[in-house]
Amino acid sequence: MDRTVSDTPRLAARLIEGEPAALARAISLVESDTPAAIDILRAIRPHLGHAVVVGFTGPPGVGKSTLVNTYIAELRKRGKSVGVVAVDPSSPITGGAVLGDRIRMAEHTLDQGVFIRSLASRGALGGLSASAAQVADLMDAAGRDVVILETVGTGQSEVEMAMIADVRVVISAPGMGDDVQAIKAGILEIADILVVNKADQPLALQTCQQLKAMLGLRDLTRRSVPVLCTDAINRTGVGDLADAVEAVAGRVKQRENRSAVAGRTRHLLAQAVAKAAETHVMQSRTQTIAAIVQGIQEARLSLSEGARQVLNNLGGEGHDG
Ligand SMILES: Nc1nc2c(ncn2[C@@H]2O[C@H](COP(=O)(O)OP(=O)(O)O)[C@@H](O)[C@H]2O)c(=O)[nH]1
Ligand SMILES: [Mg+2]
Repeated sequence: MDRTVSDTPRLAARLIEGEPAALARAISLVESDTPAAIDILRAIRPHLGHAVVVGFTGPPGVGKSTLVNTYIAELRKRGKSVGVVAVDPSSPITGGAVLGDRIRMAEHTLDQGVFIRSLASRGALGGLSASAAQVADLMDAAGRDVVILETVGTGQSEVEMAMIADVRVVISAPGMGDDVQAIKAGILEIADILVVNKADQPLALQTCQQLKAMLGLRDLTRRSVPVLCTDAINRTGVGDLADAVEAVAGRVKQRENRSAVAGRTRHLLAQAVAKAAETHVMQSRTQTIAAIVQGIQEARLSLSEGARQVLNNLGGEGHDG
């Protein structure tokens, strides 16, 4: 344990030099929320801001991982180094998706310019965004030009991605009428670029037109959102996607503002607090918590008053014997 702590400055230095083994080790420390993690995150702070963080989100099966793989190839052609954070918030039962992600990006495993990491769990801090944001920072500090964040669209995860990514790409596939509806409900609001993947399939053009029509109904004073068609398997449309990402990234860098960063930190903090409170309520065997639970059951206490008391209890020792 002591050895790990005393090695931390050296590990951070090696990471900043871009050494993949140091990056891998640092990610493991951050993912498991070890005490050394905060030292590394502090050491890398002056080295942040180089990377463009690109979020890829959308329903399962639309081809996100396949498209990420093809996009990586395009970025490598353009001389960019790449980091990938593949986040899968699903249960262990459907967790095979993570394996699928690895297989689809396997062609890049021997390329030192590509570093891929899957985050299979929600992480020690509770929210997947907490781990994902920190892992993206580590990749940034390690000098990766582009950090790609793949998340499965669940509603909440798009919002989380929106807070981490500089450029948000929302992906759908042809003929998924319901998904187009889902995209309509809020997800459109966070998208910088919309992609209809599987352009080789019959309904691709129609889906593209639907999305464009939907965007056309929006307030005209809003920024324009390109709708692109890609075929991730035959690798068409990916050059246009890379161009569109670069265009958005250019705009973002120009109006980079500190309050957005503070907003992101607040969001991460709120998630960590929620996780701590949840652990406390679910695992505490104290009389205080038992009394609050009973009070709510017997309708002597409202839920919000109960919640306030839990937070007060957390603020004290958090236990009563
Ligand atoms: N026809 C076609 N199939 C694709 C395309 N892109 C991905 N797929 C297939 O769609 C399935 C799901 O792909 P995957 O990348 O794992 O989707 P994810 O769950 O969104 O990451 C796989 O069988 C892919 O081979 C495409 O452009 N066209
Ligand atoms: Mg995937």
